[in-house]
Amino acid sequence: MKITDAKVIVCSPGRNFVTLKIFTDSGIYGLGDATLNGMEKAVAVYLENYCIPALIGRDPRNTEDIWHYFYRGVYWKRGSVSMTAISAIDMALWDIKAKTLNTPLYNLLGGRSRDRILVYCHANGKDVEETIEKVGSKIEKGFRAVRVQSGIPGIQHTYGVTLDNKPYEPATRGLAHEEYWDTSKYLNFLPSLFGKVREVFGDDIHLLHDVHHRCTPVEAARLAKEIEPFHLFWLEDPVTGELQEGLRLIRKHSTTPIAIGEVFNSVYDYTTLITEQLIDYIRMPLVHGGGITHLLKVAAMASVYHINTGFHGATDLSPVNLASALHFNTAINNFGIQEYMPHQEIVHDVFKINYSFNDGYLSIDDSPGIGVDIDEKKALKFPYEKASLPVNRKTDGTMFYW
Ligand code: GCO
Ligand code: MG
Repeated sequence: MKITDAKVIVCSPGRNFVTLKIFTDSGIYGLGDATLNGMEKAVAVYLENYCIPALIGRDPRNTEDIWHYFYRGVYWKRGSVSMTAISAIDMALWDIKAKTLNTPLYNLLGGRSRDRILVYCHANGKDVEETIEKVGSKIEKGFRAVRVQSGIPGIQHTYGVTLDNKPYEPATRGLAHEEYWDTSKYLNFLPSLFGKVREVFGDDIHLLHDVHHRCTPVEAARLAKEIEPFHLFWLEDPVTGELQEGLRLIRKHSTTPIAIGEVFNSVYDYTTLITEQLIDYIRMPLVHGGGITHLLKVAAMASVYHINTGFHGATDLSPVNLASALHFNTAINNFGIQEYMPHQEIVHDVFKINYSFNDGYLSIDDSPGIGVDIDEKKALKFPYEKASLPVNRKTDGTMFYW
C-alpha cells in the first residue's frame, strides 16, 4: 500500500479549519485535523511545501516510522506549527489504517474501555446572576459537568465570556484585538462565584474553571486553596505551563485538581508535571500534541502516575479531531473527561459527523476509521477568512498572557 497524494483543505464554515486529506493506491483516503487557531496558513504551508512531498510513496500503515521521520528526522523540531502538521499526518494515517482493516479506530487503540464519553460544556454569563442562569440551562440539557466563567466587576473583557450572548468564540476577523486584565479583581471575585454556584446547584454537578494562564504560581496557589471547599472537578491552566516547576507551589497549598497543557505539543512539556505528580489531567489534544502516536505514549506515561486525560475540545478544533479524540477516549483506561463545545450547525454542512450527545455523554458510531468525512464541494463555498486570537494587557498597559 502506498501514499499517492495528499492535499490541504482550508475552509471557513463560520470559522477557519485546516484539514489534511491523504490518498492511497488502494482508493482509501484518510483525514487529519491541522487547525491551529489564528495560524492556519502557517500549518498549511508547512504541510504543502515540506511534508506532503516527503509522504508520497510511503506505506501509510507505518505510522510509527512516519511519525519519527517528521519528528526525530527533522532538525528543527517541536513548536505548535510543526507539531500540528505532524498531528494531522498521524491522524490521517490512523484513519487509513483503520479503514483498511474495516474497523472503527478505537479497536486499534485498545478496543472499548467504556460505552460513552463524559463531556463538559461551557456556561458563561456577564455577571453572577446570568452565569447561574446559564449553568442551570446546561444542566437542563443533560450536562453533568460544566465549566463556569463569569464577567468580573471592574474588568471589561473576561476570558471565556461573551458580550453578545452568543457561544464563546475568541478569534475575531482580522488582526488581534486587545483586552485588559486585572488579576487582583479576579482573585477577589472567583471564590464567591463558586460559593454561589454550589449553593444553587448542590454537590452532584461537576464544576470546572479555566484560569487561562493568568496567575503567577503564588496567586494560583491562593486561588486553588480558596476554592478548595467547592470541590472543583479541575482548575485549568492556573499558570502558564512554560515553568513546570511553578506547579509545585500550587500543589503545596491545595488539593484542587489541576488540568494543564492545551498549548503543549510534546511529552517533554509534561515530564516534571507528570513524574512529580503536580497535575491531575492532561489537556494536550491530538491535533496539537503529535496525534494518536504521540498521545498514546503521553497517556501511558500519565497513567503510571494516576493522571487522566481531559483533552482540549474548543470549537477551533475540527470535528475530525473531536471524533479522533472520542475513539482515543473510548479505548484508553485513564480517560478523565472530554471538553465539548458543540460546533455551529453550518460546520456540519462541510463535515459529516459520526458522534452524538446524550444525557451528558458523547458516543461514537461504529463506522470504519475515524468516521468523519469532508464534503469538499461545500468546503469551497466557505473560503478562508483571516482571524486572530486576542492579545491581553494589564490595565496599566503592560503586555500580559491572554
Ligand atoms: C479552552 C480553551 C479555549 C482556547 C481556544 C484558543 O479551554 O477551551 O482555553 O477557549 O482559548 O481554543 O484557540
Ligand atoms: Mg483552556
